[in-house]
Amino acid sequence: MEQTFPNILITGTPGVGKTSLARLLEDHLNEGFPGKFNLVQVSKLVVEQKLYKKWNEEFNVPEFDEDMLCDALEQSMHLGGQIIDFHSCSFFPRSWFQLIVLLRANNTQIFDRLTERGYPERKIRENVEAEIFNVVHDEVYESYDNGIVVCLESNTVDEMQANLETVVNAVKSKIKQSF
Ligand code: DAT
Repeated sequence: MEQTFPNILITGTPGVGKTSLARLLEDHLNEGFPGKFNLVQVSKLVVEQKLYKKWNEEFNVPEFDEDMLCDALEQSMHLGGQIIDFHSCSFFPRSWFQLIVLLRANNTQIFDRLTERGYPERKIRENVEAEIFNVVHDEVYESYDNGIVVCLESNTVDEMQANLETVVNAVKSKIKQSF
């Protein structure tokens, strides 16, 4: 019996809890399906593989290049089981993802989490505003089939645990069996 595993995008404003959920999800899914799921922390990949042409001097971060990033991910996306953790998504091919998890959090949570991360004040304000103005939310719903999007609140540890369960069930429902 052959199994085909879905690719999952976990997205949302920086600080909503993408990486935390993505790590839990990878561990959990690989317990049931050893070696079938692979977490890609895109921000790390951009730095490691130098997937940028410009460097943002103000915030001292790279400005990722969409084409370079898509080229770097392309091959593994065909394998399935990729868990992609990133705050932007409109430039990925629609066909790549079978499930999109959009995380949301309250302004105060995002403010506190990014302050703790040591982000500069302006970057914190930009991200809090982006969450208030639904920037990533609108990008997701404008770019993908709304039927594959799951939107979840991620303010508390209890919510994170509940989200893990919701996403695991959604992933399991999208594993395809063929003989
Ligand atoms: P992101 O990857 O979206 O930038 P993260 O997973 O790194 O976010 O989380 C930022 C911080 O917030 C980190 O210290 C863990 C914490 N956190 C994430 N989700 C949470 C939740 N649902 N409840 C409480 N804390 C959370």
